[in-house]
Amino acid sequence: ELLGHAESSVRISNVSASFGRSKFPSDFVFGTASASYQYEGAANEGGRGSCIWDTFTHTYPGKIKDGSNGDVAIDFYHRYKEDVGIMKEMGLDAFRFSISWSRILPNGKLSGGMNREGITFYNNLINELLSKGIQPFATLFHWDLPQALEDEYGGFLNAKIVDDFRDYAELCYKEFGDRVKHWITLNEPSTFSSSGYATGTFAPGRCSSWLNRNCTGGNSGTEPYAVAHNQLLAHAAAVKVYKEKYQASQKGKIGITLVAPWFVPFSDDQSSKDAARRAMDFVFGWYTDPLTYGDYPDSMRALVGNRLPKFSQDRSIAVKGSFDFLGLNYYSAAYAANASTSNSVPASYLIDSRVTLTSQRNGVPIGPKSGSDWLYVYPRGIRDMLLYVKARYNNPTIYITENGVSEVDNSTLTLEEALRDDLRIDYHRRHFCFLQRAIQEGVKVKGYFAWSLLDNFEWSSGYTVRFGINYVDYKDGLKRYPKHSASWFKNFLQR
Ligand code: PSG
Repeated sequence: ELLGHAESSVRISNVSASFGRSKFPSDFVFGTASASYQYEGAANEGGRGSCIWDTFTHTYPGKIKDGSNGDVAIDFYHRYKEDVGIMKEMGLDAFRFSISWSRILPNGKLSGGMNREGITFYNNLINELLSKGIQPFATLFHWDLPQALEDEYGGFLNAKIVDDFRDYAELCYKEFGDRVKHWITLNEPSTFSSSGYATGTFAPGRCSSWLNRNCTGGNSGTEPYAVAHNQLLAHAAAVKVYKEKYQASQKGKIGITLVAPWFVPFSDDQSSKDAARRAMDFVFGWYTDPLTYGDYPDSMRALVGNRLPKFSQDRSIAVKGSFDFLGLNYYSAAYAANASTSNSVPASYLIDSRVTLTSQRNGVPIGPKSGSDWLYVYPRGIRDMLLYVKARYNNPTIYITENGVSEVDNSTLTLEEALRDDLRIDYHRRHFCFLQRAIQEGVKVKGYFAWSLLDNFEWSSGYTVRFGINYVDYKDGLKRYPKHSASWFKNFLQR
């Protein structure tokens, strides 16, 4: 009797075919995510001004794995209607895209004139989405800074960026805010500042000369922190103008997207537990602490010292609470252990946290490896991370704005073989299970965006890594084909 009952409940929970969107709140939003530089192409069309990723990829093709760039990317600028059709066919509710700042303001500033053709492109995209019943979620800045602002004053290194970003944001609210009800100011400011200014692997490619990485200049010990500070102030200024002038009439919400990884203590020692917590502070608390409490984490203030900018009282107040929701990008987890310091190594963001991160323990990876060397599949991390955010940051409203997995481009496969992405189906199914648990445990997650709708330009990996739920055939006119995961999503969204 008892055994029979246990068996049948096991059987029921194993019927994975019944796991679908009906297990989520009825107003929960499912979408896919994208970014302008990775998708649009048309780099020299429609009056677009150049951005720092144009400069970076063209000046240093050797820093992109296949020497490629986003000049054409996946030509979303011309194919957006077909791609919105793919979303509709999959049954998605929402689409996250970013607006190319230099397509709207080719010189970066209002005073340099706005480009009507660029505004028309986003109007067309937004209208196409809405006509198919798909909600637009717009990111204002996904790393493609107008080159003009980099040239004029060093971009995000200079506090002048705050006013220019605010003006650009306001123009977007004016032009698109009647239809866009979810705004994201910045995408992963932490990745932008650490990869652009500490390692130099992303545009604008700055780092300390002692790293010997052929950087354009820079200081990995100070610039990442200065950039982060200006990002926070720019974000706060853009939110302020939305709240003061647009939110009441447009009735939208505004937030910021942060990379939210998870770190597992390498051992049971307190030193490993402390290291995991410090690792979270240096990647995530760097932004979330100021946004929630008005100042940087204690660990950062202690370890970075006077290289960490200070918030004046009014700036602290301006940043604190400046969001309606947090967008969190969760992909993976790593082990964290305490790192011993060496005085012979110059100070830099790369070692300030005193943490050693690894993907393996005793030769065993933390989870299945993807096509990206930093991405190991660790689904329970999404729940652990969400519970951490709920507990530590006053239970904010959250959207998962990215979650996804990659495979390496393999030209020896037939098209049919390349569409078989079992790892991706498994990845999303398992992340949905842990996400659903976190929601049941009281985390206020309102939506989920998979990265990505289509294969696209994966920054320094170029086109060698594929994150798409749909395949792009780079050898045959950028034709789109659904991978198996596209059918899996469609099925999930019908249940
Ligand atoms: C995300 C997460 C990590 C590194 C880079 C990203 N991590 O945990 O080490 S970048 C992020 C980005 C998007 C990328 C996508 C995949 O917002 O543009 O294409 O993830 O890398």
